[in-house]
Amino acid sequence: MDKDERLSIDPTVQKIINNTLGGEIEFIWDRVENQQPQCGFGISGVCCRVCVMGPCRITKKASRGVCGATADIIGARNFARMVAAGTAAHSDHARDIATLLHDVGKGTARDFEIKDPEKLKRIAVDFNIDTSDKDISTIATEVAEKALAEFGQQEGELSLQKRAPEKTKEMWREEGLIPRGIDREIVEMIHRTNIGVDNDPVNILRQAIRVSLADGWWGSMMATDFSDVVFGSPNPIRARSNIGVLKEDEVNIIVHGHDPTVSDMIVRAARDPEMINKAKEAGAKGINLGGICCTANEILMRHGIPVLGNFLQQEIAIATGAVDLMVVDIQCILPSIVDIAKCFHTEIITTSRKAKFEGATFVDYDHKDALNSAKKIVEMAIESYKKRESKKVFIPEETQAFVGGFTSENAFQFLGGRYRATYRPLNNAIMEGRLRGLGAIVGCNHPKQIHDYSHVVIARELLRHDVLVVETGCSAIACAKQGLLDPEAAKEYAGEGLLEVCEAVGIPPILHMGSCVDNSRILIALSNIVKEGGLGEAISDVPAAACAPEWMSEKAVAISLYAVGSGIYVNMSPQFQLGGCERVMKFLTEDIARITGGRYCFEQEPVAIARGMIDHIDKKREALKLRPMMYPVRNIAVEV
Ligand code: SF4
Ligand code: MSK
Repeated sequence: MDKDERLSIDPTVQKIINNTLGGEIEFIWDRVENQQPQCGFGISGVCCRVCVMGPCRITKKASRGVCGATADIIGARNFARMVAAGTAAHSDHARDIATLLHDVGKGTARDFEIKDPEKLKRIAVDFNIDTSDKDISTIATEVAEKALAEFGQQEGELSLQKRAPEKTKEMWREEGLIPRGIDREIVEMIHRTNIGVDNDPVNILRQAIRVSLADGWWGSMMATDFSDVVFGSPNPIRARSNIGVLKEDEVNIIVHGHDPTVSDMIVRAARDPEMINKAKEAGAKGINLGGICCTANEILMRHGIPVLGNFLQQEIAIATGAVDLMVVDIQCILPSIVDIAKCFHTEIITTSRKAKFEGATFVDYDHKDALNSAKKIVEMAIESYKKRESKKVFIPEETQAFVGGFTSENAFQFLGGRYRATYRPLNNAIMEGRLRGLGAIVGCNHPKQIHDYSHVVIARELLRHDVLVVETGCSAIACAKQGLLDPEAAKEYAGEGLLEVCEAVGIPPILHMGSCVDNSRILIALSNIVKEGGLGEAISDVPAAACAPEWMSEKAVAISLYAVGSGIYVNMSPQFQLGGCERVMKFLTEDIARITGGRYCFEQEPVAIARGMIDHIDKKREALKLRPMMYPVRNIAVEV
């Protein structure tokens, strides 16, 4: 590929591509090119492989598939199956953490403990579990058992949905959108999208909303909550980001994936004096740990472990030649890392029976024997370090300091001062026009877009308009690398009102709220804003908007739909692959607003995406009859 093309705004990407083995390595961008032209039928959503009378494609000549399915039936089914898959990913992640919580309660996961008993007790209340006179282990077991039972619940409502504002819940009930059980909704979605079952595109999409709500208000929320209980609730913490955190003279271990059960224990093993001594005996100065993607966010938030990079940097990290071992768990892990690792000494370790990679070494990680498994992996890294070839090592120097670790419990309380547990100051700041509202930027990287560019430009445009930004996932990592998550960034990029707030409280203008499952923290924050009063009665009333620029995963589709289903305006770029499905697109961009109060937008240019979000926030301000903004919009450039 043409190495002069601008692939990324992050200089580490281009530097490493240019420096790696004379361009012999095939990176994700090469494979994008090899895939061109990509199928137009797939891109417009009118290709169906649901049965073997197909595959069918809708064309001018053939307006229906062999069975008679229209473009909209096909598009709705394709979309709904993505939502089901994304929800399955998050909820299965949650199931694993719930099982861990159960075993911690029972005392069979002996290397873990309940790190946040107060949060566990609060969750128990949501599950209607009486905690009086019960020890914390019993509460943990009872909460986990109740949670695990709700996966297979057939009727009724799920426990955590009660956290939503009353008016939002009323809307769900009236519209028949309340999920009955996670597994039930996912299975029903897959059933309904079989050949010849649900042939009404809107009916399919309504069930997709119900599935997604089971993700946001249950699967993801449970993964977040139970992780806080077992691994500790995060608190604001300083850390460093980008590839430059790799160390030439230490054993470099990278964790990648999403499930903190593995990565959290690797942190402990890597800090074990016995392991550090072994590393020194091997000639290293110590053990250096870094993360990629959301498991990085998990251990950053709780331990301040450096974040090496986001989704598009997983291959790049290995190509530094300095990664001795990459340990992966689940989700967003490219199969290609095994091939790239073969060009170096890097060991790739898989740890989940659900996620094996041909050519990688599998360590059967069992949370009942977690520390031993983690130590074994660290020892493998030390062995691998001995084989590192210094002539192949190239570590770009870029690193950037930032602050992460905000949650719905701690983030906005900071706005009220350290000791006032209330959202009042945040609501007041919005009502007075000091802050315009909230903007959420979430999601992945996409190799067909300039890496990190949209995340950063959108963030800067929102900040100068006094929008307080919250971020998760790879988006938070993108902006961390560009310095936007440093408290100092407020001076450079924030509007005057937002700057006042940031300086008064000592927060960055962008709050890093964790991993992809932690988007559930944003739902809770919005619910708390509503409950605090003065900014409407439903989530859809709040001056807030969201976007997922550079998204690529089915999980992002599920996340976006539960946000829209909860009443939020969401811009997706790239657009859903539904361009040939007129009725489906109309439902997602217009009709859905009459049902949930939220809707999709598919603006693609970053400044226009931010302006769309700002327009939406302004309309909500107007509907609430809030005061005009206190300060004029700050006139600064946002381009990178
Ligand atoms: Fe074709 Fe219908 Fe089968 Fe899809 S379900 S492949 S449109 S016949
Ligand atoms: S890791 S889902 S690329 S945000 Fe959560 Fe990043 Fe998207 Fe994976």
